[in-house]
Amino acid sequence: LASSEASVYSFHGQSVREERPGIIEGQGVMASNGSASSHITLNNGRQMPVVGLGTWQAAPGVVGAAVDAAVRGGYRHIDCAYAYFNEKEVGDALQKLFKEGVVKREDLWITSKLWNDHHGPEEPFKCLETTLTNLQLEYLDLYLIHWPVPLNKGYTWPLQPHMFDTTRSIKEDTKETWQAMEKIAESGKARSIGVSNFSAKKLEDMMEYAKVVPAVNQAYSPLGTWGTSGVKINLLDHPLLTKIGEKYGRTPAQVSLRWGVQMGNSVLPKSTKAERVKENLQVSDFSLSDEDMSELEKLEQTRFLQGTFWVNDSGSFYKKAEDLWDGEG
Ligand code: NDP
Ligand code: 1BO
Repeated sequence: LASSEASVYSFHGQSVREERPGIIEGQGVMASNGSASSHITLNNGRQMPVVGLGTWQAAPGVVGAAVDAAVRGGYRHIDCAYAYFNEKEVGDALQKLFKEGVVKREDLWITSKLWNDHHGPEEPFKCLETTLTNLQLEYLDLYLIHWPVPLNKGYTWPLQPHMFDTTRSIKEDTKETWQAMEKIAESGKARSIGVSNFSAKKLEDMMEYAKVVPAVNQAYSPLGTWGTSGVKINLLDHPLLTKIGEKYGRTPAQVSLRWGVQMGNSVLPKSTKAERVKENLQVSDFSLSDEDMSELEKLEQTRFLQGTFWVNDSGSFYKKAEDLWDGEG
């Protein structure tokens, strides 16, 4: 299926961009020569910009300014989701940028994600329509199934047992949902489709029926998602990132992002601070040496966001975190 080092899975002769489990996660891809380019070519030939602005936990009232600063500063990729509940403000910021002629729609890559309470054969279209209305766009560049976790209508979190939709198995739910995603792709309202938080096992299961091979399996939190509830390690305080950063005159965040990019991944740093937004894009004008890449490789590999909020003894299909990831770590 895949070598442990590679970030691309091959299914039916097509590649699925896959996360490389690690301390630093991105929207995984493999570069042919280990060097970073400004775009990544997906399995349908579309070109996705390598650095994208993350918008999870970018609060209403500040997310619009972050998008504005990002696009004016050169970002061409914004990562959104229905469940971030800030897409309207992102859309307002984009409209302003279009009207002022700062950027054209076709020069941007906009990703969004189908929320868990809209799985099934019909609901994905409704979720997409809400997202497009809020973002004030005609189409998305990439639409992802956010999590392999079906919820009953109207629920996000904090989760309680009655919120999980257990009327069908995860396999059946994913099949129905993916087939709807394929119709969305056919309609042109999402130019690429993919998944997020899927194990290789779940991807394999999809290959029994998928007509469109997912273009992306999104991984994320390239700065360690510091500040997120339950995350106890501040990656950016790691002495190795500081030491390597000093050598290149770069911040720990830039070292972390550069590592991700140099590994062949796309990275989605989130910040609502204009200076950091700018700093996080400046990762294409330096390279980490092979030696420094090897040092970073030796750090403990861990998943910062383990999805433990989907683990529930009585309601969920997932009784422990390993079940969600099919034991893949
Ligand atoms: P990140 O790893 O991007 O870390 C964000 C944190 O780092 C925030 O606290 C931010 O604070 C801080 N930060 C940003 N830049 C710097 C900097 N240069 N120096 C120091 N601190 C900095 O976390 P996320 O978990 O948000 O991941 C990024 C994106 O990935 C998300 O926003 C989302 O778009 C996507 N994602 C997708 C998921 C999925 O299930 N598919 C799950 C999780 C994330 P501040 O804003 O104050 O600068
Ligand atoms: C539970 C949502 C995580 C951010 O995408």
